[in-house]
Amino acid sequence: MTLTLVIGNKNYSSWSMRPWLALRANDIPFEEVFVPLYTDNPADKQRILSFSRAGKVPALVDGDITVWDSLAIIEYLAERFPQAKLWPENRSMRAHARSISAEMHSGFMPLRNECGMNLHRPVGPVALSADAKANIVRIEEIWRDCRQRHGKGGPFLFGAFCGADAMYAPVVHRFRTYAVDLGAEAKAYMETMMALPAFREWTEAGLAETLRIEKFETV
Ligand SMILES: N[C@@H](CCC(=O)N[C@@H](CS)C(=O)NCC(=O)O)C(=O)O
Repeated sequence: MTLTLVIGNKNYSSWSMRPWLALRANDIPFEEVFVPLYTDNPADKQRILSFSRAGKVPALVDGDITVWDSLAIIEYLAERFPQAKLWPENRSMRAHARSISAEMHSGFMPLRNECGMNLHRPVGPVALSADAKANIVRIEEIWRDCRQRHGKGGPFLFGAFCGADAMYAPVVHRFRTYAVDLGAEAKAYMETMMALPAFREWTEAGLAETLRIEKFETV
């Protein structure tokens, strides 16, 4: 039975990007159901609700199992496709990968609010609050720490691509689009992510989308 992933606009939907990347980077076959977000068309909202009563994307349908919420989906995929190694095999690395993924999932609101993901936005900086700047410092610290302690086996946070990279992927877009000034380690990690074929595929598809949602076009 083919998996179905319900997602929003690739241009804007940072939460959709995470499990999509986890699937695609591991060549796990799935069907994509696209529901445009924030169109003010009640039918679109109803469509999302028909998959998940949370009324949000992403949602994953696997036969009679539905999983919603990006991190829960990545956890489910890690269990369902152990060969994909969505979490590192080493227990201590796995604990670290889960911690930084949860930190991303539940935090960094100032950065999210001030630098919304918008792939077609012309690259350029924006004035950031002290809280958003602190978020950037913390993310750089997370990346540096992972790369130094766990990144010996490859160019991703824990060596090979894993769920934590998927969770931080939209930040790579944000840092690029908003021309955030970063150190060499963060820049190198971003290059690695941007060269990942699945990351490029998402980005190209997002850039090709023509639908513009006004509330995301303000910065
Ligand atoms: N915590 C959720 C957040 C999901 C979320 O906020 N999704 C947004 C799009 S990126 C959404 O569906 N918004 C539609 C709406 O609120 O009507 C997750 O990790 O999946």
